[in-house]
Amino acid sequence: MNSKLEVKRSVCPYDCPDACGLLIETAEGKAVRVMGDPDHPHTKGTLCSKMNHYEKTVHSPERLTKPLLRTGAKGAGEFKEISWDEAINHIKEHWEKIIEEHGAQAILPYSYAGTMGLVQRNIGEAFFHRLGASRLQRTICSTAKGYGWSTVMGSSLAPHPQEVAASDLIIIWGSNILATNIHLLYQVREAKKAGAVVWLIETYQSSATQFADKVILVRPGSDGALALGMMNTLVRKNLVDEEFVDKYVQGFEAFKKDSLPNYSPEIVSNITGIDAAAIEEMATLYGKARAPFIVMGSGLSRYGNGAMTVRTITCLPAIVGAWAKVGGGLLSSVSTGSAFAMESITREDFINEPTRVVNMNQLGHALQNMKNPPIKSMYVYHSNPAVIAPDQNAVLKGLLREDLFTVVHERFMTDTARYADLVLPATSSLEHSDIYRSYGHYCVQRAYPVIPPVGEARANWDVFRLLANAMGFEEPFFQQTTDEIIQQLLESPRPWLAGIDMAKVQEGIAVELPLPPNYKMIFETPSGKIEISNPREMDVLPKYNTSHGDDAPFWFMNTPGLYSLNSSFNERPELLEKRKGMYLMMNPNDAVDKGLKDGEEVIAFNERGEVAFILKITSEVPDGVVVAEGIFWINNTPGQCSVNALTSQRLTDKGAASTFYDTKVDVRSKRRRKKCSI
Ligand SMILES: Nc1nc2c(c(=O)[nH]1)N[C@H]1C(S)=C(S)[C@@H](COP(=O)(O)OP(=O)(O)OC[C@H]3O[C@@H](n4cnc5c(=O)[nH]c(N)nc54)[C@H](O)[C@@H]3O)O[C@H]1N2
Ligand SMILES: Nc1nc2c(c(=O)[nH]1)N[C@H]1C(S)=C(S)[C@@H](COP(=O)(O)OP(=O)(O)OC[C@H]3O[C@@H](n4cnc5c(=O)[nH]c(N)nc54)[C@H](O)[C@@H]3O)O[C@H]1N2
Ligand code: SF4
Ligand SMILES: [Mo]
Repeated sequence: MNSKLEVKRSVCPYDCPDACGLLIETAEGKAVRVMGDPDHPHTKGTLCSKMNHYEKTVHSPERLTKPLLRTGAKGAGEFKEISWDEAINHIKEHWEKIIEEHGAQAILPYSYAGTMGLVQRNIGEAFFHRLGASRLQRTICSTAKGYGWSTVMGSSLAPHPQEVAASDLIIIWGSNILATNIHLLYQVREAKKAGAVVWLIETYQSSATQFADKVILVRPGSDGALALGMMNTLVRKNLVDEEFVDKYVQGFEAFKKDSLPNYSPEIVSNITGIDAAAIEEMATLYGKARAPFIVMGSGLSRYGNGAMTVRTITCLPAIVGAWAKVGGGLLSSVSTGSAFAMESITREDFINEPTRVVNMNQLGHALQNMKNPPIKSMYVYHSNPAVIAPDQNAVLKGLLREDLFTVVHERFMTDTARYADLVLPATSSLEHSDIYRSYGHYCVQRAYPVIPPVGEARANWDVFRLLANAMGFEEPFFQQTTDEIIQQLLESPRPWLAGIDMAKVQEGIAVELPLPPNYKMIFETPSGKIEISNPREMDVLPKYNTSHGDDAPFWFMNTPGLYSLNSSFNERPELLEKRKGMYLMMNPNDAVDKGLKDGEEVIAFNERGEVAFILKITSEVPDGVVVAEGIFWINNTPGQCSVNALTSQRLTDKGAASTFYDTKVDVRSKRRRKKCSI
């Protein structure tokens, strides 16, 4: 009876550092079961609760299966089915007219990380470069973190996650690894078994608290000051590894003399809200640990001072010589992009003359205010900006513009798709080819389609090929299939790929990129040293800068949830049920002050918007902070908007990244009416 069952390998395509190996059981062209691949070197056969039933996403009754043309008002979600030929023709006609009247820069592509596959994620850029469209600065996620790390460490390789297992003091800093990086817990558990201590530095007691021996709650956006206070203490207590610093660190003397004296534990206590004695203790334990390891998440980087915060924390392991110790160091993000000739996919050489760049965090502003030319068309693929981009009201106002021609290539009728003029059905990762790397480990893995496309869904590249043909692009590049492109990527003479078992890669098995011996001690910076002082920066030395903030009483943490991934997985009723509802967590004291009751509907508000939540009163959240976990599609919220109606389009200090958590709100009961301003 089971003769038709087959098991095929695949990769989790989502924007998650784990990039898990999958085994997909298929029958009669459908995925019937999804399991973890026990042969995957890092993820070893386990999956998160979202992907355990990926087949429910792939074969969801909500999947889009046909191109759809808008028939009702913008945003009303009324469409009629049309053919692919009609859809492509429709786009061609609109774009040719727009290009004639305003130039191709009036067209804006918007994409991010619905799929992390190297080809399907990035190859649209080749099309838009050739078209001459505006370019999207894809900086919503981790560019401030990347900037801060590389200011100190240049392009040094990140430590292998296995290092964590050999540490005796693991500091999880600004990351909810139980939700967002669960496979690192293998290493954390191994280290704990051997006696390691785990600290969690957070703004509230997230679910990761259960793995921590000690939780340090810091005032949002103040982690840079905490790191400086710890380093001030390390100096005063003679816990600096002088030998390591002399040999491998640039600028420590100046740092010690000109910057650190400004950050006594007392001063830092005022900034961070952590007791001076606790800061001294943290520094002492860190300085005395055999091999301290910091796992740095993005939480602390999503502030106006985010890049400087990351830069400052990145100095800590240098000062105690952690890099020289097995199990010591700091993991911010694994960067293996240089293993592949990505330029052969993104084809910047197709850009004829310089085109303008639009920051994806400022979409609302761009859609409403950009001139010369205004944005007249937006092509959205594998992203859901109507709910994931900051300042939702500004974005939705832009999407409502009658004169904006919006095309959305999607798997589901997301909020963005609802505002489209034309919706194109997209394949899921099980239906197309790609190759994956990870930002949490060193594996690469090739994935082949394991089932045929659902309905008339098409992969990103296949749609771009149709569009290229319609727009008359004659370059042979646009004739290639995804498999041909992947083959070229694997054959391109990149040193990193030379050392791997290509036959295994071709078979779809996860293969680790090899690390050079003693790589942790190779500092790929201009000076060849760890650069605490960086002469190429306006601030040559790390210091504490304040974040943006807002004029409102509560810091608003809008953090990842366990059962969603950004706005993905809202299509799964059973996962929505686990999330129970869209909660706002608040400390009991604050709730008393505000006269709010557990379980009642409340409104969080600031100058940008108002969002309805169910109030959850809990001491897991400190005074002055409120927390909302996970992003909901608007239909799944108790009100009219999701969390990003409260966040702002402001950017980080460096890296032009998002500042989601650098947001403050006030909260009122829904029972009471807002004071009218007239
Ligand atoms: N289940 C699930 N997994 C995901 C995602 C998801 O939405 N859900 N998102 C994916 C994506 S796109 C990314 S980029 C990664 C992100 O993963 P990481 O980069 O590891 O970061 P997060 O786990 O999002 O952790 C952010 C944490 O930082 C805390 N935080 C906020 N502000 C501060 C601060 O000022 N100081 C300190 N110390 N902590 C602060 C928040 O409370 C939150 O718990 O996760 C990916 N994985
Ligand atoms: N308030 C708040 N907002 C946030 C964050 C936060 O912590 N708080 N996190 C931010 C972060 S770190 C990130 S990275 C962004 C992520 O933002 P996005 O990258 O936009 O992520 P998703 O919300 O997962 O939306 C991806 C969409 O792509 C679609 N998709 C999946 N595969 C394919 C495909 O192959 N082709 C096409 N065409 N579509 C596909 C999915 O159906 C899904 O709707 O969100 C950011 N937004
Ligand atoms: S979302 Fe992350 S943890 Fe879950 S299966 Fe995908 S890669 Fe693994
Ligand atoms: Mo992200």
